[in-house]
Amino acid sequence: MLLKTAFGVGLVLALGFGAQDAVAHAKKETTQPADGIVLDASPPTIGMTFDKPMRVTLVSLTDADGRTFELSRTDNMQPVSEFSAAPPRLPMGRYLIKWRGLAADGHPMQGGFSFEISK
Ligand SMILES: [Cu+2]
Repeated sequence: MLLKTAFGVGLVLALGFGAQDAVAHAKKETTQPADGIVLDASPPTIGMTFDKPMRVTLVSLTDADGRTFELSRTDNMQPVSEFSAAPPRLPMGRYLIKWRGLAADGHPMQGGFSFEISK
């Protein structure tokens, strides 16, 4: 009984902190292209939308072989709700975007998404 109670309190605390944290810091809402989408042409824009401004400190675009493609960004490393960057014209293949950022509350954030270009 004591063990069960302790577990219950721990769970409530964990959920409580989790919910508070989720409210406090920015999170990724949508991506461009959409995660997992198959495109028939090179996308003009690579981007992420956040619910609150995020300072994107690092963003990389790599193909299935680990080759990195340069992204042309315009945010000047300032916090933005909509991050976007222009990739070069990409050949057919699978691509992975990885990003790291600093939320307005100071929490380091990271994420990734992928898409495919096929014909
Ligand atoms: Cu946070």
